[in-house]
Order: sequence, then C-alpha cells, then structure tokens
Amino acid sequence: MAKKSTLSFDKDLFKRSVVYNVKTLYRKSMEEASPQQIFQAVSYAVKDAIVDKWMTTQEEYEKQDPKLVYYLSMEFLMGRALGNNIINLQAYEPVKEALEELGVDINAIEDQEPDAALGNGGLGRLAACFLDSLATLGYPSYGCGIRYRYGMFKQQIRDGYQIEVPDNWLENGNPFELRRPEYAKEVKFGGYVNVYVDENGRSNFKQEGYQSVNAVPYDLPIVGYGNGIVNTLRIWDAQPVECFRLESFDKGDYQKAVEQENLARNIVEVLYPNDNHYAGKELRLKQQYFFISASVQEAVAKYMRKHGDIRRFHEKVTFQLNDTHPTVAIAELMRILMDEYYLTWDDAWTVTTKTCAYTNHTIMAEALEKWPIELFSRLLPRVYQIVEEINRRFVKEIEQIYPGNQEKIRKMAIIYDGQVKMAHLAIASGYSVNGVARLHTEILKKQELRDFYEMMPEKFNNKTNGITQRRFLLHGNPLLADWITSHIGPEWVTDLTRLTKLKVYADDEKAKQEFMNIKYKNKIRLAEYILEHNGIEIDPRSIFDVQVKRLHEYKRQLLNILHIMHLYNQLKEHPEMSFYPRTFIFGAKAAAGYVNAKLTIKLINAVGEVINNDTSIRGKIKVVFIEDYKVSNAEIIFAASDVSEQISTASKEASGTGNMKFMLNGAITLGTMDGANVEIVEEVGEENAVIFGLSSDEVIHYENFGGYDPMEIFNNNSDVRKVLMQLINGTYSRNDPDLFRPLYNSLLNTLSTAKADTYFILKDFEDYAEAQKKVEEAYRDEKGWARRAILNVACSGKFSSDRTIEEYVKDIWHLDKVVLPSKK
Ligand code: DL6
Repeated sequence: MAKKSTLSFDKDLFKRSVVYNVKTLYRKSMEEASPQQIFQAVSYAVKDAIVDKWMTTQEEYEKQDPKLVYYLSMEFLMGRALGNNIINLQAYEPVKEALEELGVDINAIEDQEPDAALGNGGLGRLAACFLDSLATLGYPSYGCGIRYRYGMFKQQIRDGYQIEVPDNWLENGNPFELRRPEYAKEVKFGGYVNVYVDENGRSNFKQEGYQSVNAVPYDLPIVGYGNGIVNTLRIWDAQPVECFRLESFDKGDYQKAVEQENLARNIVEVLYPNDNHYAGKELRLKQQYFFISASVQEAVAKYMRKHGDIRRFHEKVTFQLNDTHPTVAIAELMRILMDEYYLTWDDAWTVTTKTCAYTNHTIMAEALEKWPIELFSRLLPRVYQIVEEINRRFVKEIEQIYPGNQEKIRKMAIIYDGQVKMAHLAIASGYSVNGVARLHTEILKKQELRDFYEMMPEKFNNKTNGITQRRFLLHGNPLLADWITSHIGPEWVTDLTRLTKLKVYADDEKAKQEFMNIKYKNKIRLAEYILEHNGIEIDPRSIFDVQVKRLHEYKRQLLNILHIMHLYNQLKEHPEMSFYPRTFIFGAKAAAGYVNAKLTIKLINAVGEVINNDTSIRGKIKVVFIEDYKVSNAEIIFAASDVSEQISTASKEASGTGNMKFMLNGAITLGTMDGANVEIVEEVGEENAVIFGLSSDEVIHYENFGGYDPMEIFNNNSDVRKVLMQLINGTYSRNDPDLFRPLYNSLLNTLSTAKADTYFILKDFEDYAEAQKKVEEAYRDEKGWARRAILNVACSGKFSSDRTIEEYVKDIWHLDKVVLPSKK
C-alpha cells in the first residue's frame, strides 16, 4: 500500500520501453534475454523516467541559485539503485505490475544488480542515507566521491575463514551513471613549487615537474521521494592526461607516459577496506587529493560560471568533510583562491573558514589520520606550503591564548613530531565540528578534543545520525510498511515522527498478532536466504538474535560468541534445563590485514560447526555466519530480527546506525550504553530494551588508570574460565588446539606485559549473560514481546536521516529548500 504511485506513470509506455531496450541493447526478445539483460533494460527504462526530472531539478537550481552543500566523502555505500529509485519515484507497484505482465519477477530482477559497495560500513552508509534525505527534503546538494573500480571486497567463507574476492561491480556496466567528460579536471602530484613575480609585483606560485591525471566525473541520480527532485552523486574516475602514444618513444617521454598511465590506473583501483582504522598508505593520500582537488576545482568553476565575486563563495557553497579523509579540501580551496584567483591570504582564509565544516566519526586512536611530513610535502608540495602556513598562524594563536604553554602546542599543533594531523587541520580551519551522537560529542568535548573545545567551544555541536526509512523499511520490509500505512496512513515515509501514532497498537491484541505474523513471515524469508546461501536450516520460531556490522574488537563479536559457547556448555551440562530455541546470526567483514578480527570469524564458524551438528541439543542453538554481509542482504536481515546486538565497549562506538535500522524494524536492543544506543533507550524507555555493562565513564576511568586485571575474573568465574580454556584446548579446533590462542591472549595475556582485554569483554561477561537471560524471559511472554517490539517501531521516529539533515541545515549549512514549480 505504501508504495502505490501518486505520480502519473504510464505502464504501457514503460513496458514498451523495456522491450525496446532489450531489443536495441542485445538484439533479443524478452523470452531470449537473460535476467541480467532484463535488469539492464529495466534500469535504462527507469533512468529515462529519471532523466527528465534530473534536468528539471538542475534547471530550477540554476534559476533559483540556491546555496549548495557538497558532501565530500571517500565512501558512499549506496547498495542497489534500481529498487530504491523506483520506490522514490513512487512507482514500485506499477513497475512491479508492468514487469509481471511481461512475465518478469521484480525481485529476481533487483537481485541481478550488484551492490555499489563504495564504502566500508557506517560512515559510507550514512553518506548514502544523507543523500537520500537531502533529495527528499529538496535541498540542493552534491555528493562527491571516487568511482572505485573495485568496491568493498566480496567475502567468501571457506573452511570457516574469510576469503576476500575482488568486487568487480562495473563488470556489466552501470546503467544509472552518466559520464561527464566536459567537467574533467587535471589533478597534479609531486614536483616542486617555483615562485614567479609578475608585472604587477604579485608572487605567482607554480607547481612544476609534476605528474598529473585527469579526473573524469560520472554522475549518478539521487531521486527524492515523490517530490520530483533529482540530485547528483558525482564520483570521479582517473584517466591518464595524455594517452600513451607511440611518439613518446621518440620524444624520450616514454617513462613519463607510462608513469602517468600507471598513476591513473592505480589511483581509483580499489577502496581501502579499513573501517575505523587508518592505513597510512601513500596511495590513500593520492586518492584523497585526487577526488578533493577535482571536486573543489569544479565547485569553484561552477560558482564562477554564475557569480563574479569569489570572495562571496561561502554564501553559495558549503563543504561538509565526512571525517578527516577529505580534509585536504581546506588547503586546496586556499590554493585555488590564492594562486588562481589572486586573493590575499586573509581573504582566502575568510572564505575557506566559512566554507568548510567537519564531522568526526570516531574516537578510536588508530583511525585518526596523520601523514608523515616527508610524504605529504613530496606528494603535495604547494598544498603542504599552505598547511605549514595555516599551522604557523594557528600555533601563534595558541601562544596568544595560552602564553608559554608548550604542552598546548604539542597537543594541538597541526604539524608536530614530523606529522601532519588532519583532524587538527579540520578543527582549526572549519567553522563547525560535529560528533554523530550525543554521547560521542560529549566525549569529544570532554576527552579527545578537549583542548580544541576549550579554545573554540562555539564550533562544537552534535548531530545524532539517522537512517533513511525509504530503504530500510519501505523497500526492505514491505509487509511491515504496508501494515503501518494501513494503521496510520503513509505520511511516515517522509515524516518518521508519525510512527508515534503506532503506540496505541502496542496494547491492541489484534494488532500485536498481526505484527508478530509479519515478523514471522520475514523470519521465513531470512531462513530461506540462509538455507540457500549457507546451507543451514534454521527454525523461524526460534529467537533471531542478530549481530551484523563490521568485525572489530571494540564491537565485541567475541563477547557474543564466548557467551554462545557458555550457553552451549550449560545445555550440555543440564540437558533438561528450560531453554527457548535461539538462532544466533552474525554478518561481518574483517579488514584483510586485521588478524584478530579474521580469527574471530573463524571462531564463530568453528563454534557453529560444532553446535549446529550436535544432535544431542536438538537444534536449540543454531549459529549462522552470513557470508558477504552488505546493504542488499542487510535489508532482509533487519526485517527478520528479534534481538539487535549492540554490545560495543561503552565509549567506543561513535553512534552506530545498524542499531536504528533494527529498531525501525521492531527488534529489541540488547546493548551497552554506547553511541546512539543511549538515545534509543531514551526514546523507547529502558524497560523496552535490555541494557548491560560498564558505562562509558567507567570505561574511561579504567583506561585512565591503566586498565583492569582480567585474571581476577578468570580466577573467580568458573563459567568464564571454562569458556576461555575451550579456546585453547581444541574444543573448537581439534586439529590445531593453538588456533585460537591469539584471542585467548588478547583477553588474558599471561605471558607478556601488554595490556589484556582492552575492550572489557571479560569484565562485561557476567552482566551480558544476565541480560541474555532477561531476553529469553521476555521472549517467552509473546504478547509482552510484541508490545515492546511495536513500541520500538513507534519510538524510532527520531532516527530518520531526514531529522539529521534538517539539523545540519539549520545549524551548519543554512540551505533553502527548493520546491519545483510543478509541486507548488
Ligand atoms: O557516523 C557513522 C558511523 C558511526 O555510526 C559509527 O559508530 C562509527 O564507527 C563510524 N566511524 C567510522 C570511522 N572511520 N573512520 N575514520 O567509520 O561512523
């Protein structure tokens, strides 16, 4: 129901268009075409419908000349486009019908599309949700990123181990993209800077002896929901500046030509698969400067095509830096303003500091980017000069405010100890610094960025993350979406706070029954997916207890699996004990070089192998590791979940957004008071979530005093001891009892002086086990559970990315909404 079209959609025209596309693209009839070919033909037909709106939107922007936000991000985890585009065109039902009439199942066609996995996890998916909300709310915006040839690797599980397989997502082309060579930009690397004084006595800085690449943009449409607006995600491809020509041999340029070609090929080759971890690789800095230079050049050029005075650039443009990865934009904008438009330092600085705003997404030390001066200055010689000058002036400012305080300079300087610190550059030069959940922002202010907050408190603000309900409910969970619409009308699709109207149904027996039936059907859908992809049979009547997210020690998948080992021990020791059947579902990719994370995947699979095949427990526990967790299967997983595992060490998860997707789909949070969990609990009430573990204050306190002693827990808690011994006695690795010793050592580390259990897994274990008992008790009371689940949906209104974007607009970007004339 929620997906019924309110727009005029010509079904017959659409059908003709699909048939025509199959014919002209492949010289085939519908009967002869493969599902992939039909997917392409359908996508081109949908794109036809989008292009007119795209043009109209851009013409209207030209006419109204509104201020624009450029969301600069190394990552956009878009997932699949076809279904989302049709949903936002409000044409899902008619397209589905049209395809049915052509003998085609829309789900099978959607499944033909590879995910656009140009991101690692939360940060990239947040960027994708923001684009959806910006378009839906009618805010003029561009996403700017990189057209990686290979996105996030595909994960295969072989013998329980993660294997990374290249993600050749462009293999069959991308029907929605448009190549825009007319906007190509040259990006220069290396060489040296010469200064020439011109006839007006002005110093001109020129980068010479450099290598360069051409950045060529590809535009992807971002369709707003039902409002006719189509914004643009612009991702940059790299091409050699001069094609490799044979004459180069004669000119002696052979080496240079080959180098330029290689530079272009390498730069956009692959997304670095690190989440919350900084790789420090030269190529990564090249990627950053590549897409930033191109985006900033184009933003300036676009502005100048319409306006005369570059000094007023910030009145029409704002750059949001998605973490520190795009921070080089600050120096690049300064460079363009001074070297190409001849602004003085002070004028350029005024414009730049009113244009750039920074979002921090983590407090994890290993994720903070610092570039060695040697590398930074060699690769970006002119940009480095500018950063040096920004640093010189900033240090002077610190000295004025804190005279004689060397400690402040050591802690706050942009360049210090041979390194360029990107977060410091972003904070010193931006007009806004925001965290992504209230607790995270408070920790930034009180701990991680305290010195900066004390010096410039006015810049700091919080923007709690959000997710788009269009993808994660309307598209991902059509049964629940229809149920909600039938009870409260369709307005929730663009105003999620309307879901509060569902509260009354939490005490309505019929509604609760319907709600649980929908959950059950979604569980059957997931069970079928798991049977098809994992070959494991699971019982849809069991509790679906789910942890899907990147694999990282701070997210504590290890705590979850250790507890499963403990439950299994209990069941074996007390076969008669009362036990509600549980299916523990994991999905997670580990960074390729992250040894403990990869070993945790192996452990989960090894435990699953033993438990799932132990007939003596009669299927009471099942452990499933879903291979290749990604946006498209996430939609199915959230819809089917009962329990949402959000068990990070308090203070470490900046926000989390999976927690919001689960809540929206009626799962109950089992979590620590970390990130946005705090706000989820505040919205739904602590009685409708299950909270456990150390608080962030406690964790920080322990950390400040050198940690705690996990040996004490090992000695005093026999359950913990048993589980830990099973890690090293071959229970789950018969042929190699030492296989999981690194995990054991990370928790106890009896042999070295290194700190153990830095993520407080053993410290929180008992509390977690108690919390899990509460979950079981709560689930046994089916009506009580339904009540809580409905309340979770009803209270999830705050977590729409529409709300988050409105806050960015009001407090940071100051944009005006554009309404198309046809919609007024
Ligand atoms: O803000 C989006 C997302 C948060 O929800 C997660 O809590 C956080 O871990 C993630 N941060 C990163 C940091 N990567 N870097 N740098 O991915 O951001």
